[in-house]
Amino acid sequence: MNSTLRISSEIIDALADRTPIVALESTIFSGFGLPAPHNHTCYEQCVGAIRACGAIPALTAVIDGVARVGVDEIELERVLGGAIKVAARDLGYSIATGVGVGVTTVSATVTLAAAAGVQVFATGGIGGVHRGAEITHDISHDLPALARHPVVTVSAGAKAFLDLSATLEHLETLGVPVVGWNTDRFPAFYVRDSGLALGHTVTSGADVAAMLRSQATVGHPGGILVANPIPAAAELDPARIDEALDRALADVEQRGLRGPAVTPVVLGAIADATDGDSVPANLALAENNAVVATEIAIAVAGAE
Ligand code: PSU
Ligand code: MN
Repeated sequence: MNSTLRISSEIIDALADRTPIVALESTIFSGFGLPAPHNHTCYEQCVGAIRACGAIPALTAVIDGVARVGVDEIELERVLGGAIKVAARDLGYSIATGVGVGVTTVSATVTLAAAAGVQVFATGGIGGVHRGAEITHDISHDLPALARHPVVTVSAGAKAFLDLSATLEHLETLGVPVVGWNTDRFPAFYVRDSGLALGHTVTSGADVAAMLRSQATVGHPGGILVANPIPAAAELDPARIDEALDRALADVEQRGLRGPAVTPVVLGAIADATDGDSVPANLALAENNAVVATEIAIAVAGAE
């Protein structure tokens, strides 16, 4: 068995049988993404939805210095308790130094999914261009990773507190197609419509599978970002979110927080400002992305 990258036996079998597979990142199911016990609930709901809709979930992580695609039940508690965030560029270091538990971001997950031959991935919101990036240059490696690996990523847009317009522009520069799932607007995580228009709309898993095949045929590298709005029933009030975000970002600035410390603080402030309503919204959008990713994975597997 490869000691650098281990694919679980369930995923090896699914790949051999062409059973649809949906990759999952582990950062959103750790304390970086959601406070306990909601991170566990989110994981259970996503995995339950993927299995119920007909695919196999493949959680990615680094465990004891081995990159993993598919994590065994017995290791789950360790992964969800992981406190080291691993992006794609951290994979080599965390493997070489034998990191105990590294939770994978979007960039690490598309890298590992592609290495394993998994073509579809469900997450909550991707990283992107931060507000003020013209000064700080804080742009997530998620974006170039989406451009590099032929993986379909389903997300409810990007993290709520980013510069969404700049994020879309950057995706264009990198050549990543962004398609709305039954919408022509880019969603804004807790809110269905950011006000930003998308050039392309898809309405079925087959649409996305055909796009992926076509990209490969014409030699356009990289993946596809499927932008799937939060279900209407779970959507939060945009005005309340904007106000909470502005306050949380001012607090982050004042405390001089940078890097991975920022997201949990901002998400916590949004939860406070919405009397906790942001947590069920986050769970609902993640589960909804898992359902859509499964439909796409079924189409991708069937078309091979
Ligand atoms: N969206 C959220 N919460 C998160 C993330 C995204 O609402 O915690 C995570 C994802 O794992 C994403 C990562 O890949 O943050 C991006 O981090 P950074 O901005 O440090 O690149
Ligand atoms: Mn960053």
